[in-house]
Amino acid sequence: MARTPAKAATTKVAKIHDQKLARGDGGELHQMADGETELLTTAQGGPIADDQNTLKIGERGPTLIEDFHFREKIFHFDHERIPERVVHARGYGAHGYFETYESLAKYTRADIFQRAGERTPAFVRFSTVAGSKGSFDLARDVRGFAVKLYTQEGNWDIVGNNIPVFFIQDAIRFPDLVHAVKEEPDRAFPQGQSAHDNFWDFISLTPESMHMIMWVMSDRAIPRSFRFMEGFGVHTFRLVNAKEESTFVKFHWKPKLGLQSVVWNEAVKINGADPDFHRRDLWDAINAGDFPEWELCVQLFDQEFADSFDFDILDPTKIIPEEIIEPIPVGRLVLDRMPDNFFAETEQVAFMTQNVPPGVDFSNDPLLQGRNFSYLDTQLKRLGGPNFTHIPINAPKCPMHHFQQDGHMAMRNPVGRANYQPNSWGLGPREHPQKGFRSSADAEAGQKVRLRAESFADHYSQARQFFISQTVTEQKHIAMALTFELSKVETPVIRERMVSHLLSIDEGLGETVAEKLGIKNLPEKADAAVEPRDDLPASDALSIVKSGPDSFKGRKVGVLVSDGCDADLLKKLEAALKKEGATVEIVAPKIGGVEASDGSLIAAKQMIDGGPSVLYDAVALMLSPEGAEQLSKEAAARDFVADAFAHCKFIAHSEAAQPLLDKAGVEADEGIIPLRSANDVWTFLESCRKLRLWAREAKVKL
Ligand code: HDE
Repeated sequence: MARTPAKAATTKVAKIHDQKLARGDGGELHQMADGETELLTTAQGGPIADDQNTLKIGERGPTLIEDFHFREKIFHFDHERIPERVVHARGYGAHGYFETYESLAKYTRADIFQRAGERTPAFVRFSTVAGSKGSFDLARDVRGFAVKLYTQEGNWDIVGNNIPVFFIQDAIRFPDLVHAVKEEPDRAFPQGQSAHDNFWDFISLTPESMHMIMWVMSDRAIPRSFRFMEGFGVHTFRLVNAKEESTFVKFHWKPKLGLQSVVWNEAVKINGADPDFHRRDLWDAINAGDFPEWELCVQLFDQEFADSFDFDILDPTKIIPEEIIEPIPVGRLVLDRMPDNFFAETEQVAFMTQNVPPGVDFSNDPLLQGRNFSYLDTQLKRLGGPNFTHIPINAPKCPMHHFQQDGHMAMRNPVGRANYQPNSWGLGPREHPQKGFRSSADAEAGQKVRLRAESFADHYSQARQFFISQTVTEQKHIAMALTFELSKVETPVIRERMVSHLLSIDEGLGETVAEKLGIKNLPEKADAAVEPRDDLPASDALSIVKSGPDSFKGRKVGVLVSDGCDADLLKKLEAALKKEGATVEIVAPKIGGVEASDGSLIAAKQMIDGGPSVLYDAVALMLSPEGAEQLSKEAAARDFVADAFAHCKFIAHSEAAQPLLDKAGVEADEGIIPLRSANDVWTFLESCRKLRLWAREAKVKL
């Protein structure tokens, strides 16, 4: 018999544990209609009386194997983990819908593209590639951009990245690439980082990676948020219409909020301050009703164009510049709902490149062909059996009928006598030559060979085109990223090998990196199988800065406040930013907030130590003279300002904040905006639309 006081305490605790917080609202309790909390049960539905104590012989005696509730609870806990994805382990997903703009019947018979205005449910998972599930969001890495469209003709998965090219041209090299970038096997570090010998060893021995390397060393690989990045299907696919005519297509997702990235020094600090920066951003935006949106654009072209284009359209290390084939918007993707449960949906979602509806087809891109094998195979390992399509997040939302049966966790076996076809009972589904998926009937002939096409041999020309398309600031970031990464490589010959590739891409880039690495004798340019071209024109669409949004919508200002701050000006600032569609986060010396000049209490979201300026797109210092004096003695406040300055952010400030600016080493420039009146608030907002004052960068020398 348990002693009475212990028993009483147990019951109370159990009650508190019973109360589940309702989704997302942070306060309301999930209760039964009569005010009682829900009854805790076993997985078999059996009601539980005591969830805090195992069944024992006497209160200090041995535990009984008869305790089925304990055994079930621990058994299930022991099996909670499933293998994380070999690549793209860290990810974050959201639900939404795709809306078709106009009928694309001319190009495809895919049902999703037949009717203007039709909405198709969607689920998207963003990810990093190299890190494990618990790694940080701001790694320098490619981002996965995988979209599942639950069409009326089955699921269509566009399993893309935020970069339109890839490291390798043939799927057989993928395991080597992934082994090389992941932690080195003998020491198990560095994790989630490409800045190590094995990665650069592999890359420096793989010239076909050079174009991708330019993208990965650019700011594209450190996006400010999922909401501000593009997505690409990468490979050439086909659209096929009802007359069996096929058109080549490349898929692009363009964010309505425009592109934006952070700078490397900022990324490193964000990883410390908030390793969940990207997932929190998406969570906050969707829960605030700011639904992020992308347009699906298609680059369409025919065989004649493919034959005349400078590069092979089957080569996944090449783009077709937007200036040559304009991407046409065909619909929009809106993300408007977070999953109810991360594991059930985001972790268990199974994307597969081979999921295409009738009217969409593959090309012979050898990377895509390999992927079409890999994605089915990987689901069996991760999700444990052939019935992963029975998991709600993977189940199609259209009728489906087939004779597949049994296996682990079968939940939808065929009903009735017929589990085969043809049958004499007239039961069950049958195939349909017109409605069903038909592969584009391309003529294929040739010898069986293990060869790379000659048309895949140019590895430097588009790498150079990407580099020359960037602004001077962006080019500098690429050089700095290469210098940083290669400075972590301990084997000098690997550094030198990389520099010889860079010289083949752009001599200036190669020389800069060599100089910054302290390489005295410049190596020879890398041998190229095909003479690199230097006549490809710059493409503005490749530059983030040149394609800026000229809007501050969706961005966030960190406002550092102190007791006695100007309440009126703060209200004006908040109102102006709200009108722009931007948000404000109050940062204060204490989390309890501050008392403004009019006596009102300003609640804080962050205390200064927990809210560094790297978490914001711009900052405002709304300080009283005493507040400025006090904060200028605190390192966290000085860093707040100094980092915002160094990261080329716009800084608005009350006049009284000057001592803090001085202590942080801030020199006045057009990005430092004194706030005296409502007019100044508008000046600040207009500046913020440029996102960063890149002209400052030469001065701060990050
Ligand atoms: Fe993947 N990739 N991949 N990949 N990939 C996986 O599938 C693979 C490639 C991409 O959020 C795996 O379910 C091979 C290119 C994304 O769940 C695996 C090759 C592109 C995601 C796999 C590639 C991608 C994956 C691991 C070379 C951009 C995450 C877990 C032929 C176009 C999807 C899984 C999610 C995931 C194989 C190359 C994008 C092992 C063999 C190119 C976004 O099947």
